[in-house]
Amino acid sequence: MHASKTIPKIVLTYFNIQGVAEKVRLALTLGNIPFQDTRVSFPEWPAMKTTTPYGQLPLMTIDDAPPFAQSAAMLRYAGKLATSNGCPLYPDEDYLKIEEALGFVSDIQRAWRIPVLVGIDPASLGHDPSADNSDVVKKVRSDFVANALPKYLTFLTAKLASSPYLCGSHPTIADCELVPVLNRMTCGQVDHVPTTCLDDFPTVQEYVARFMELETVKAWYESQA
Ligand SMILES: N[C@@H](CCC(=O)N[C@@H](CS)C(=O)NCC(=O)O)C(=O)O
Repeated sequence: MHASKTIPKIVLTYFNIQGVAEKVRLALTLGNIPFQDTRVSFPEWPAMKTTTPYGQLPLMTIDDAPPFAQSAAMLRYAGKLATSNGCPLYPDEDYLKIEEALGFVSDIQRAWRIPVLVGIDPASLGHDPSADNSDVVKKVRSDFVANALPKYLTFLTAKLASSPYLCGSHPTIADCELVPVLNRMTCGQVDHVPTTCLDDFPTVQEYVARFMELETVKAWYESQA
């Protein structure tokens, strides 16, 4: 890991969506780590795909080394770099606490993946993509909102009862991972997942608002508008 104050030149390359890269962008932003935020358009992607390690984005280049893939690795790297730069997003002393929280967030993401996929890639779940799957999409997403989501939000509320962020008094990479997921659920762009889906969980709503109001996070999203 780089010594304090020695910040490498970072280029993060992803599509022009939040997707799996947003957590990394947030960790770099919160950690005051400058990075080049390269966005690849969908028409540009097919030619680039075969040049990437796993046929996927995001990629991260660090100084002039070959690019790294896998956003989970990038998130941890960004967290370490931020920590050595004075912003404790992934401090060694909280390693297990943060990894546990990341595991919890990945449970939420796994549950959220099916309701999303059923609409955008029904074939991956065995549905005929040329058929009208709207009833299935509605059922799977409504079930998620009624059952799985409240279960996770109840766990989350309990976790947030004793601290303002997932792992204590300061944001960590676990919050960088979770907040974009919750924002996606309330954005109103996923049919049958209403913008009100967190309304019964005010502690969670306050948590999201607290994170989004952090000065650097706020400035980040203002710059994206
Ligand atoms: N495990 C990888 C997953 C990356 C991934 O799924 N990338 C998708 C976009 S979210 C992608 O590149 N899709 C284009 C394709 O597969 O052609 C990570 O977290 O970085």
